[in-house]
Amino acid sequence: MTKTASPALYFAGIGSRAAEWHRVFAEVAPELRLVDHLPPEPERAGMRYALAWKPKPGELQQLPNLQAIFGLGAGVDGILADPTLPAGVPLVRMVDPGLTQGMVEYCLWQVLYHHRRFWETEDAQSRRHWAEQYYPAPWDRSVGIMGLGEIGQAVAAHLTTFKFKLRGWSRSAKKVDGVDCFAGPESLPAFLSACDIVLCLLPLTTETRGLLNADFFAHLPMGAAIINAGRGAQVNEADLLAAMKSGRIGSATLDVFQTEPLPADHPFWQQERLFVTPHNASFTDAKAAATAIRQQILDHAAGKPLQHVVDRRRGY
Ligand code: NDP
Ligand code: OXD
Repeated sequence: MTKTASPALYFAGIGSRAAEWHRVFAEVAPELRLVDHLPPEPERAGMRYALAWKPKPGELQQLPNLQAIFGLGAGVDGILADPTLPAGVPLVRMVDPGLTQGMVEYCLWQVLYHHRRFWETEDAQSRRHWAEQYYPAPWDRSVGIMGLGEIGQAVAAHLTTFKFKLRGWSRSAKKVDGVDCFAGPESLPAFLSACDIVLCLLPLTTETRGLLNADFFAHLPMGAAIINAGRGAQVNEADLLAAMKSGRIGSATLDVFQTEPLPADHPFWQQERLFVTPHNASFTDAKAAATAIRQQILDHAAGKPLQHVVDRRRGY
């Protein structure tokens, strides 16, 4: 692909790693023209591809010849939030082995953290107290994974090796080795009824928004743990606080929030046994992702189909 023949790649709201994305694309795709400001109208026609995380609403609509939008995350809710997003343009989400691996690490860390109640050991050390601690064997502990996609299935494969009792919940019926699978909203209460630890790895859609609410918590065993690395808007934050105060939810880790960064006066910061991580359960490996996006652009220009295209009706 030569620079003159190659299309421009338009950067639309690519978030806090903008400088890194710029540098890495310049390195791995030197033939692409990188554009990070909306150009004057006549030049907009040349913008064929866009890279986005949270584009400004209305921004992408102004590019009349856009052929594909590449999302910088596995979740594309920040892009679909734009009601004017050009309807016919394929939206490609991020599937990156490094991103999946980071999620696997995070989920293993947090499942073990809640399984072993490590905060009790940390607290004992802060008091110079030798506190022996007992906990059930993993085969006596049920971990429920919500979302059995790219990330959920990778996490399940690793948790299987720890011999946890695994349950999984997805939209369509699945068979996953070592996982008792449930599908659809009607099976949610049965799925939840035996989950000691729930791991949410769902995309944000109209169906999953606000799903983790008082009714949801009421279906869990008393004292269950919640780990949310999906999206913040899936949790009703007031209901979660109430469920923690009542003991219905015994502990929680949240990586994602309705407002990010989490405001300094948010009650989550103070809530006992609620652990906050700053939406960095994992992140996309910039070099691998830029290389893969460049390849998709080359393939698309050569008439090959795009991979990992979002189904806009489903929202993921
Ligand atoms: P996938 O699209 O591969 O998988 C999504 C899974 O969720 C599928 O199993 C799907 O079911 C299931 N699902 C979707 N809607 C519903 C529903 N209404 N009811 C039940 N199940 C549903 O996505 P990924 O695994 O790649 O990523 C999942 C999410 O993880 C992302 O959308 C993002 O929000 C979050 N994420 C967070 C990160 C972080 O740093 N915190 C990093 C990366 C991702 P089915 O299989 O039937 O389609
Ligand atoms: C996400 C990501 O979707 O970082 O949160 O990929």
